[in-house]
Amino acid sequence: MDLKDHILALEKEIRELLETLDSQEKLEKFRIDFLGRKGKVTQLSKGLGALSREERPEAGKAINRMKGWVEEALKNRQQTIKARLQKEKVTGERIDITLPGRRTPLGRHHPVTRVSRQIREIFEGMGFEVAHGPEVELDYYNFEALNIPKHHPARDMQDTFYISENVVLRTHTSPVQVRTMEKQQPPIRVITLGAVYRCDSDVTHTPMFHQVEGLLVDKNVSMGDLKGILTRFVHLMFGESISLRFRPSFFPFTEPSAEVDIQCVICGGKGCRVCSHTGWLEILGCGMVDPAVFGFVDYDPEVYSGFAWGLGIERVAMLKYGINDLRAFFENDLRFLSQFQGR
Ligand code: 2NM
Repeated sequence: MDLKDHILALEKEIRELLETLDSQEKLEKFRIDFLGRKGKVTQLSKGLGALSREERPEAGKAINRMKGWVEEALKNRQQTIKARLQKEKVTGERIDITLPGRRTPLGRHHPVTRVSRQIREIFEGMGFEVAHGPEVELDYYNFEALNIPKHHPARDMQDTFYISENVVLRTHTSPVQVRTMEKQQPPIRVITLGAVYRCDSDVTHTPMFHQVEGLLVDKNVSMGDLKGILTRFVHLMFGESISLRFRPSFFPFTEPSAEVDIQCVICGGKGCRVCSHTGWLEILGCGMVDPAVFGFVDYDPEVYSGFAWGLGIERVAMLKYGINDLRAFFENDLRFLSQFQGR
């Protein structure tokens, strides 16, 4: 077969093959098979040597033309495939704008936060302001100025986290009230909310928990004012129909002192496990500020009187939401926490 026939045969082969090239891989194999160093088209030039001088230029041109169009055809094919892949990619990735959006999961406020805010709003509604103070507190503000003397059991290492001899983690928020009285003159209406620390840990005690305390000092403040404010608070917090009772008690910083029980919110007063079958739940401690405390902040007890009260926020949250395990507040289990919706 002479060179011309060879070229024609090769051209026919290539034209048929071109139609079947439908991927980058096949395209590359084709390029190597025909245009590569040992490719069939490239090899055509080798046959030139066998031709006569006269035939050679004509044949050379024919080979070059062939190279030219094969390269051209390959390029076209490459572009076609590229365009097709591009189109497939675009249609494959098409965005269905009718699909509903993915919702961003909403966070929830911790039950302690919710109850704190609710208590705060109730007292703000009665004219109280929020006061703040340090959690690492001087022994003086945490104990001394609250009329808790040197060898009182509350000061024991077993109850109090000592940082040094004179510095403790506050065991209640009362020191903030003392600091407020030191800075301001009556009339005073403040509440303090925050973390407090006790060296205590079992099923019903955590080393850190939260308290709200309140203080009102003015001329002619009576136990009747205390009862009125706290009754209003309980009714707003647990419902207007809840009854409450004031039971005599003792605190070093108040005289007289009382504890407030509310009708059991679980059984309605009939008696259940939560209220130990008494029908009553202890909810807060309170009393008229002891004149000795006024002495530490230079208030004249002959001119001023006041009342104070304190409660544990986790305890209120447990009663309000029917939570029976204190530890649930501190485990940060989202299955627990996500049940509390709203603010
Ligand atoms: C309580 C119960 C009774 C209280 C007293 C004071 C202060 F600073 F005025 F003396 N702050 N908080 C108090 C009184 C706290 O918690 C159960």
